[in-house]
Amino acid sequence: MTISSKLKSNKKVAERAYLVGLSSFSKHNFIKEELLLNELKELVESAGAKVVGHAIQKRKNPHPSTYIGEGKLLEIINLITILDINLLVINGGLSGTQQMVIEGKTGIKVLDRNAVILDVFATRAKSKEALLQVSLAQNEYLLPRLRGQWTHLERFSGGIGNRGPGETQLETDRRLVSQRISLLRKKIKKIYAHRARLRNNRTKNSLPNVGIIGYTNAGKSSMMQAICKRKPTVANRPFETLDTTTGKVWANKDLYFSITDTVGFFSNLPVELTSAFKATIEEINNADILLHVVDGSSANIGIQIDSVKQTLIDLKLDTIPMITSINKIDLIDQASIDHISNNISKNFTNNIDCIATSTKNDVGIVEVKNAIKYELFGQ
Ligand SMILES: Nc1nc2c(ncn2[C@@H]2O[C@H](COP(=O)(O)OP(=O)(O)OP(=O)(O)O)[C@@H](O)[C@H]2O)c(=O)[nH]1
Ligand SMILES: [Mg+2]
Repeated sequence: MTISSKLKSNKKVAERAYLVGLSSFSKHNFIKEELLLNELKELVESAGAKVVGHAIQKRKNPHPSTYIGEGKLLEIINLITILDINLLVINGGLSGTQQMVIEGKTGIKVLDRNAVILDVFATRAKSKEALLQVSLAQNEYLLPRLRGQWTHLERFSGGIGNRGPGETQLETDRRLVSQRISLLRKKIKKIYAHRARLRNNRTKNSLPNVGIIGYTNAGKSSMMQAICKRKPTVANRPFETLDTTTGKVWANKDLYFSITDTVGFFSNLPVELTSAFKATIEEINNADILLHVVDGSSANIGIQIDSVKQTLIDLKLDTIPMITSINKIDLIDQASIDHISNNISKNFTNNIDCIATSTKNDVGIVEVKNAIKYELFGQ
């Protein structure tokens, strides 16, 4: 059974999830794990389950077979009937064996953080490219976790890939998934070649470009919409946008620039998704300015800023001049705006300006446009 169908198969009986994380003995690590669990809670709930509780175990390294220690696992097994839990989500990466062992001991479904993220991406993907990327990531995730069951690969084989001479079922499964992975890679490569050509043309025409970046659900697409007066999809859930879109904005009657909306950033993306994510963000490699949108109202703003900072460093985008929009100010007071502004200046040496905005109430949009114009054209 695929991860996606695992979550979906139980949708009618609303899933009741319990989250578990690990932290070392340091207080700093414990706080960080709590914030990561908050992120995970939002994801699990946006995938349709209800989170009924969570726990953090203080432990230096994951247990080799059960990830969390035996004692903690027993505590959770006791909670299963009390809280009516039917889904256990581990805030880390589980090996196939660990997942199987924990499922065996608890008798309920077990998912790891990566599976949840993949599932959310799968429900959001709409374009051909995003569907291919997510499918590739899911297959790459599945490959080392195959356990030789009969049923789950039927939809991959399409009735063609029968078992080869002397192959066990597990080998057949692996072969089918590997074939599918290389087919998906080929298709994706073609799309990228096409996109790189389009990007080259844009660079040749030297249209100045602004790349909108930021943590997921911060209001990037709403900002794009406000600046370009066009309608990308906006929704109050993580990873609504998986495809980059580019629009054209007239600065005055002679000057214009392009602006690109991107997929939201997030902490600890699964490795299977990082290459897809990087390829999508590649669109803004040549950006002249980054427009960083921050959800000023988020309770998790610290981890969101950290995550954006780390992603920019990973993608080598951290030296492009950046304007930050502290967004959703209709929900916060001036003291919070000042606090966030200080935090941004402290964390991003490439940041040149912070502007308080509310795309909801059309506040600060003109100021953002003016700051972009000034930076790009000196006027
Ligand atoms: N209150 C308030 N809500 C806002 C504001 N800007 C955006 N939102 C809401 O925040 C949610 C996310 O907005 P999006 O524009 O989809 O955010 P995004 O950053 O593109 O999200 P992803 O594509 O999922 O990463 C939506 O429900 C918006 O209506 C704002 O200024 N104030
Ligand atoms: Mg968006």
